[in-house]
Amino acid sequence: MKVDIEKFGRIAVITIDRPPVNALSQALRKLIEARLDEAAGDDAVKGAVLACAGRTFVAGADIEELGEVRPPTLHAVIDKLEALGKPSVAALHGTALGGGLELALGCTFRVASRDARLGLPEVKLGLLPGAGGTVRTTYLIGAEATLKLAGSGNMMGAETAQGIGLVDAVFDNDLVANAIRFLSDRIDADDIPPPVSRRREAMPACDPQALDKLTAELCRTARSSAPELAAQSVRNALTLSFEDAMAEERRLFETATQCDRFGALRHLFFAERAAAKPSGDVAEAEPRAVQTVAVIGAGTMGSGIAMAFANSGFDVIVRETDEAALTRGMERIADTYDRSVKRGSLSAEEAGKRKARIAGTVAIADLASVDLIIEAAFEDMAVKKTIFAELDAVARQGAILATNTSYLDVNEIALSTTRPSDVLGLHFFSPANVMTLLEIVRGAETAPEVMATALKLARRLGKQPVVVGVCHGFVGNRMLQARNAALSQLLLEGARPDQIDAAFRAFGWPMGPCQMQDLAGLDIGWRNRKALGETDALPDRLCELGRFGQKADKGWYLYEDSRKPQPDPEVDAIIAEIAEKSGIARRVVTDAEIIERTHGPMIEEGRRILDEGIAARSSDIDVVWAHGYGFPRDLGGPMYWDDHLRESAQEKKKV
Ligand code: T1G
Repeated sequence: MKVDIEKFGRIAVITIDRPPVNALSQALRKLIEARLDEAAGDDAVKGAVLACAGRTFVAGADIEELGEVRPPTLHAVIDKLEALGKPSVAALHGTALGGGLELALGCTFRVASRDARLGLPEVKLGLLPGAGGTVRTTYLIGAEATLKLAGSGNMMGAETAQGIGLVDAVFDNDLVANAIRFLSDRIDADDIPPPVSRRREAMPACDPQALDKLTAELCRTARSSAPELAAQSVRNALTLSFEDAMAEERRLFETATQCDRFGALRHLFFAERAAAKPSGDVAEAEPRAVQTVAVIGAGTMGSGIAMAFANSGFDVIVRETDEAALTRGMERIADTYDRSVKRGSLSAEEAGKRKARIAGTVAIADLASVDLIIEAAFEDMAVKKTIFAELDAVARQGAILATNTSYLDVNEIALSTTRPSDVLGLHFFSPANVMTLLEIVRGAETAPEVMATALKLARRLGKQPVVVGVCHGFVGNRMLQARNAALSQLLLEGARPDQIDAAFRAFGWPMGPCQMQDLAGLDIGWRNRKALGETDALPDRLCELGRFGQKADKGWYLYEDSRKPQPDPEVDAIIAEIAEKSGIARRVVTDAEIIERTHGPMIEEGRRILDEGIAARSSDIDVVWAHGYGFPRDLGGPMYWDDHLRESAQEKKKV
């Protein structure tokens, strides 16, 4: 870690260098302060450029240190920058995020490389900008634009930032040299505006109602009230003096760092990065090159997987057993892209490019040269083993053979080939072109370089990988079974489907388990139980009656003309009948009991998974549930919740 200063004529260039992302730790802040003092004290210096070495400008405060006040604070560093007494320009490349953008707002000017991205992602940690991001930004680009940035946490491109006045110039290359020239020209032209903190009078006008509407929209999208914090502080910037608005922002920030939500989201931040990092023999292994991908089966999962790869620039070939099935699959893919174009979330040109990357065939011989083959056929062991034996005979040496099974034994599938070291599980979640989770299932013989290839693939696909071992249902579905097993018992004892779902939503889930089962189809679990010779009286009965869920217009709920679930007295009658037959007395079941008796077994199953080494870390389990099953991110995942929040939640309930 270092911060250099070098003079180019009358311009001092201060270069921050703390790999990998120049995160602003206490030690780094001290070094920056020292260089600013040098620049301030050198009369020959008429201006300063603030730049970063490495792949990115400052990507924020050091998240590890957040919550502790360690001087010099970022405030103090930015105040020193504003008080330099000489104009300055921040040269932004890579990502200028959070405290990094706030630091840049301490400069007189900001210039950026054309591919740079800027953002205030603190809301994704349950926070708000804490060093002027809601105040100075409002002065420069206005309240609504600032709230969009700080309330969504999404990044914006350099050109967009220039368009709204957040950046003063964009360059295609030689960023630092252009920054020096930009500043020199401004000095020569004596065109030096006041520090941003003194530009309150010039801030763009704002429509308070629009701000309220935007805040509500941001909270709805985030499924969290975190954007409210940024909204409150942006409103302060409109109404209070700079000093008072900054003090309020600081107070809100410090309060937020003491909240459970911050702890949970910070846990997930580092958990996601740890899960994606190759370790042990995989870290040493060289990934294989993958550009051509084949998908076996063009059903719901197969077509979603094909689109996920095409969306990330891979060449894809989909193989079906007959022309009719292939046509249905290719039409499903084309329809999905056309709907995105209609919705305006994809340009027709880009949709065309992606469709063009997906070919179809019924001839298995057409897969002979591809780099990776993913089987997404019917969830039946015999079917999968037949397919893998066929692939083993056709695929080139060095090709990777993956199965998208959601439950089945990857080792058994691998042994139906002569190359089990090239076989692994790539378990996508439906819809595969949308859901971010990818369970990478390492078989007993899977080679380290095959695992390394899968982790690298996940990054290119924009997926969140989690490496898991072989067991029935891996991590996610195995715990889901434990959670859902309690459902039937709760219903037989007196709970109702809508009550259970309401309790889950109150807990923070986007949707309750009964509605989720209706969406996914109750027949999936039914077929799985039958394959295992298991039963679950209640959902089995619903399936025997054809109540497979939304696709049958009835499941746990009735779906008449809308997709809106309606409680169905017929289901209540079925539950009461089976309860009586099973000799179960019905009683009042509380919401707390529903949460306890569904999440408890799920977490215990998670502990068993850890004991068996199916998951390497409990934080991996949290990442699986946050990315694959919608577990509330504000609670950090089931294992984190159990370790850190469950008790305090129960205590709070008792009060
Ligand atoms: N602090 C500490 N470590 C960080 C970090 C940060 N801000 N950002 C990244 N890392 C580590 C990360 O853990 C990983 O470590 C390595 O850098 C590479 O990251 C006062 C309070 C910048 C877009 O929220 O979004 O400023 O695993 O794998 O995919 O208002 O990292 O290698 O040991 O993610 O290329 C606001 C967080 C902080 C941005 C790069 N900033 N970072 O993505 O690499 S709060 C953020 C990111 C704040 C102020 C407030 C991404 C990235 P390791 P990576 P990447």
